[in-house]
Amino acid sequence: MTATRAMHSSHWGAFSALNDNGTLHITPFSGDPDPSPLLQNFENVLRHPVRLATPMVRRGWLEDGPGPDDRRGADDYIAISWEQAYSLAAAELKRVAGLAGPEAVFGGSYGWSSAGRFHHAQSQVHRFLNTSIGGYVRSVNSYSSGAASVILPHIVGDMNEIARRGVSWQEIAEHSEVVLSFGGLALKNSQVASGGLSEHTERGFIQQAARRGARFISVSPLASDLPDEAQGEWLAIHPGTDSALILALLQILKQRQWSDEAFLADYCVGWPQLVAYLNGEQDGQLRDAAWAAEICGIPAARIEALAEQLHGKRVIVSVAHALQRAQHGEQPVWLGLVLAAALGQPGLPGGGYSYALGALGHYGKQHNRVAFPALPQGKNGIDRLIPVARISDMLLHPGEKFRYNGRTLTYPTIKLAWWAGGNPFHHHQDLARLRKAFATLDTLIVHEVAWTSTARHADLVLPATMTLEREDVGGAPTDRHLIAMQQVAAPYGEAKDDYSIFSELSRRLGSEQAFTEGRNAREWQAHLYQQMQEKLQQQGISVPDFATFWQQGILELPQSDDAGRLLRHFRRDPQQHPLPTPSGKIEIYSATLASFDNADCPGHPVWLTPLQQPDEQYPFYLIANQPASRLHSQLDFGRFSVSQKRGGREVCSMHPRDAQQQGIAEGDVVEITNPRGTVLASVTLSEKVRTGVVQLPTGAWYDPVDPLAEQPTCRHGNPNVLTLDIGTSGLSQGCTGQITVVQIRRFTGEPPAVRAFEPPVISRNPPQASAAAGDVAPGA
Ligand SMILES: Nc1nc2c(c(=O)[nH]1)N[C@H]1C(S)=C(S)[C@@H](COP(=O)(O)OP(=O)(O)OC[C@H]3O[C@@H](n4cnc5c(=O)[nH]c(N)nc54)[C@H](O)[C@@H]3O)O[C@H]1N2
Ligand SMILES: Nc1nc2c(c(=O)[nH]1)N[C@H]1C(S)=C(S)[C@@H](COP(=O)(O)OP(=O)(O)OC[C@H]3O[C@@H](n4cnc5c(=O)[nH]c(N)nc54)[C@H](O)[C@@H]3O)O[C@H]1N2
Ligand SMILES: [Mo]
Repeated sequence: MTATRAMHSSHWGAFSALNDNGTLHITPFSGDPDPSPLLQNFENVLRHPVRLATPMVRRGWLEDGPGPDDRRGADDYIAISWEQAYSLAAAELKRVAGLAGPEAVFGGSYGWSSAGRFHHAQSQVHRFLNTSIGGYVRSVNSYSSGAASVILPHIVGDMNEIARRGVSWQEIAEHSEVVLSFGGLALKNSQVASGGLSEHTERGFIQQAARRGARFISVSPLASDLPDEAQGEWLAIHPGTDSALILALLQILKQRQWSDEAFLADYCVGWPQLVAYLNGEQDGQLRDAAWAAEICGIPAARIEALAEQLHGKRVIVSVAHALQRAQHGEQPVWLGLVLAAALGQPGLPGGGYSYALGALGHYGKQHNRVAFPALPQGKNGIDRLIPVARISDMLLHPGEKFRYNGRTLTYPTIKLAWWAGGNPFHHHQDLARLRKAFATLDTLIVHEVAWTSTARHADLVLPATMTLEREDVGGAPTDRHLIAMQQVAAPYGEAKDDYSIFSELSRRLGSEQAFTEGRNAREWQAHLYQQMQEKLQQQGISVPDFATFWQQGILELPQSDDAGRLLRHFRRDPQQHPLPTPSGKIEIYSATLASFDNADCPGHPVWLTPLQQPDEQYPFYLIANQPASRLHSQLDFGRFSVSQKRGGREVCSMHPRDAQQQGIAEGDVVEITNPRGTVLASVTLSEKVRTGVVQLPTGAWYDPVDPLAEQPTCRHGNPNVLTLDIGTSGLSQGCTGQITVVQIRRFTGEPPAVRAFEPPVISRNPPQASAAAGDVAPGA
């Protein structure tokens, strides 16, 4: 490719790129006030040796045929041609669908993929399975907000209204007096948004609010969750205990007659039931500051003082996603809302509840008048689902029953899983258990850009292009810029985009027309653009045609000022604008949730002691939060991500006092252990971490010393070796990966070298290589 500058976009920002023989020179979009350093991750990855250059088949699967296989994750691979890969994949899908129909195929394919809206890999998988075999077993909800997205509709309304369209940053900058954030407002998190984020504005808004005199209070185990610009206060809490703290705040507000009883009576149901619980009318336990202090580690006097800081002020309460990624994660989500209601704030400018503010660049933003359409996924002919984080349970317990949102469902029997655009060996909990779950499959097919751990467990690995190697349109409903993602580099090796792969497979399965509708990728992008253009036209807004947009590289879209609309309208007139809850009001007591009869999520919010608590053997909480140096596991081999590691290992942080007691010094290699396995990491000491807490971000590629070990050791620093694989509750069955308990010690001896970015053993001479293209058959 000639060295020309191309416009492009990613989940972490828009940019232009100059390809200098495989090395990229990136210039952030000139309209971005605070570009993300994550852009640097693109610079060195195009021709990295860990990229996938050709299709691969796992030796055990090729030699023995499809079927459960404990060697997944430890086997070697054979490079094959596309012709061979296509015939193997098509034949296997036909076989499985022929035996048991779409019920035997898991097509959830959870994952973030890349920013382009057409090549969105998960949508491509869904469309392919719908059009070729009539459907697939799907997954619902997300790892992000598994608990919140299920409980919020019962108690206040759709999550998007409370998060994405919640109180805007603009309002907060102008009106809020107190910004109380459980889990903080880390700028590392709001630098990303799915589909793209051309303007990073959070730092500016926080600065503006602080200069005006807004007081930021961050309740978190880590001081770093609140940006310096906020000049705020840090309340260092024990992980997983925010519910107890909020219950005590409510008890204090009630007892001091600071609760807004008029608001609670007119706009809410169930306050009296909660007050009875606060007062311990049933069980004799008063939920006051002294009670909460014992649980959450914040002194009772400080809790009392916090209630005083909130009283009589315009307060915005935010609860980070992180809090609900834990057992009983529904409770802090619910209690944050109740706290805002008890303060009488919902619906006031800059006041109320903004779920997950700052967790992503989408939240607190204006919305485009018309969103760029998604690729239509076709119709799924079956209705079989799992909550997304129950993947191992599903594979290990086919036919068993489970609870979800008031229903009792049954796990299907899955033979084939198809994954593109996600990395379960990054995102799921208890990786040894996940490996065993994947060992039950007949076949796992994975499309990847590189040898991730998930690719290393696959039977067929199909090399996908990176976003930089193809054309697409980048856009998010909260980003006023639509970006023409122009091609920056030629595809690596024989990599193909997911759409081309599925088009060819569809041709072989006789469903090509249904899948492609006769369009190539460029024609699809123009088609989707035209749909947006027509919708804008209906509102009297004209935008240039696709060809002009493509040439310009960027298009500014009109937005609407509707942030906070749900609660603002509700406050103005609750009869005219009731909430979409059974009562039409905020539900502090929910008869619906009570009727579901889940002991772990009853009819009003409660404090429930979690299963995992530090003890003598495992005295530390582990926080496994989002990484500052990348998006999840994406481009972990990228320049910025690697620059933040030490000796190639991920860096964990802990308090110097804890370190001293454990005989650990700055820069040591440590082993972090619990009954599920061991993780090696480099350690840094910081007083910004609460004592009793170790923090290790997610996303370092899983690199087990012995992949088949019952309790594996990861040399690189993937915390999901350690996390526990249970649901948040019988209500939502969300992911609980954020916290677990561990022991931490200095690693003695020579630590093993990290090998995460070295490809597995690859043979270029398949046993039947002499056969004509397409003749390679599993078990042949
Ligand atoms: N312990 C713990 N675990 C967690 C979390 C936590 O807080 N703690 N957070 C959870 C959360 S919120 C989330 S959202 C998940 C994220 O989990 P994932 O979304 O699975 O993580 P990503 O690393 O973004 O995975 C995307 C994969 O798609 C690949 N890819 C990119 N572009 C393309 C493409 O065009 N085609 C194909 N075929 N592949 C492509 C990338 O190489 C990458 O491997 O992790 C969850 N896991
Ligand atoms: N740079 C970067 N940004 C990202 C992502 C990424 O991978 N990289 N992922 C994006 C995605 S998909 C999502 S869903 C969001 C997730 O957004 P979050 O889930 O909110 O993000 P985390 O960083 O996991 O957690 C935020 C902070 O919550 C604190 N915390 C953890 N447990 C507790 C607790 O029990 N109580 C309190 N009070 N605080 C606690 C931790 O100190 C942590 O730093 O982030 C998005 N932003
Ligand atoms: Mo997420």
